[in-house]
Amino acid sequence: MSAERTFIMIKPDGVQRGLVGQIVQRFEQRGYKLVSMKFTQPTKELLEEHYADLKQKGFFPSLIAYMLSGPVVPMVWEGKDVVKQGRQMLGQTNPLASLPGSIRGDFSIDIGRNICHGSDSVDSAQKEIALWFKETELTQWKSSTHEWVYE
Ligand code: IDP
Ligand code: MG
Repeated sequence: MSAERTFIMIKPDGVQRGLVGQIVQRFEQRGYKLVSMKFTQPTKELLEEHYADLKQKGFFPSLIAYMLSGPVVPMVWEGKDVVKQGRQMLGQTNPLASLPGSIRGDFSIDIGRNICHGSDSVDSAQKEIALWFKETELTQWKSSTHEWVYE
């Protein structure tokens, strides 16, 4: 059994376009376990910390403005290889390079409106989960489908 966790966030465009349910459904139907989820309007400070490694990029101010433009849905998902698999389920950063079947490939077109975020490594997942969630917000439960998903 793997307790690997990743941080997935539905961005303001994903919320505005009514895609929350479909994105959550993809992770549920794959067999991953939801550990935590909230609906929140993040502060500029939190978003600048979340994207700190992109501070030098020319698109940083527009990225922060985009992310500040409405509520988001930060989530923690758990399961085997979930960091890498989560990135594959999201697709490429640029939706035009994303295959149909991926979330970005199915639901988006522009890189600056790519509807979702996913951690790029186990290390950044741990940092992002700690940044967005308090320890007490992370549930501990066993899914009744566990034995039907893992051998
Ligand atoms: P990722 O979200 O696939 O991990 P990152 O390189 O970490 O991609 O960039 C974070 C976010 O910044 C992207 O999801 C996208 O919304 C935005 N972004 C990245 N590159 C560009 C760009 O060249 N122009 C506009 N926005 C960009
Ligand atoms: Mg990234």
